Amino acid sequence: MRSFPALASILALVLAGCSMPEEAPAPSSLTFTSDGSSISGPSQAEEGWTRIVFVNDGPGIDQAALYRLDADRGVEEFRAALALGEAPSWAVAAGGVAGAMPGARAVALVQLEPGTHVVGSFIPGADGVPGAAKGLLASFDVVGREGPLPREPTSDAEMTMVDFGYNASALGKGMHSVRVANEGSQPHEAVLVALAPGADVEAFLAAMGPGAEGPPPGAVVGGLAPIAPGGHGYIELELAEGGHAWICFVEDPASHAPHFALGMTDPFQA
Ligand SMILES: [Cu+2]
Repeated sequence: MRSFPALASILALVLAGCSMPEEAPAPSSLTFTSDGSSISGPSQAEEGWTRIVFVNDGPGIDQAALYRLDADRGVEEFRAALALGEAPSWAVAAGGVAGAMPGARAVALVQLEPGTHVVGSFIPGADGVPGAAKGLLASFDVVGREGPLPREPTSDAEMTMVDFGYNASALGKGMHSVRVANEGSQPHEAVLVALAPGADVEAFLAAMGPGAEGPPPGAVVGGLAPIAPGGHGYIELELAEGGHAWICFVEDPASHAPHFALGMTDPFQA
């Protein structure tokens, strides 16, 4: 009987050693770089919270928007649909970086799920054709992870997206981590634009429209690319003082109007 407590405590120590919970790691980083005609990055990633870094080395505004593909559909089917000018409804909008100006970089954090993903720029060029249909598209596989999933990022500001509007906390100048959640019934995005002094969001949008001349009075400084209903992600960015606006360019399937034309803009002063 005297050896039993000793044995029990040894057993307890061994069990504690075996079941000691591993600490959740910080999100890992994936960097995607555009040269204006193609986008390069890793071909594999692990599931869970991941920091997406987009580096724009191209001559125009580009983005690193992520879509998760159906298990029985491939990247070639996605490319074929894009070539026909269609957005494949079987691809799930999975966030990513909504945009960065030439020479700039921007960061978003998303929760990757296992499966094949495409990453590319769906912003129409001067010819109206999105970069992704002209080669600015790559793919990567998200695989399951051994051990604990990365911990969710923290945030100092919140933004919810609905059909069709934004509810955002006030943002002052400086560094922010903004939690962006889609509580609508359609995919939504949160493109963040720094407006030129004196310009408003209407002037910026007019200059982005077809046939407009000259550069738009403002710069895309980042944001969260389209994310499916119920999804959420984070934007990490440093805000300069001045006028800004959140804008959603996703198309409404019923009216074919961009969401911003249905009211999905939110100007604010940082
Ligand atoms: Cu929207």
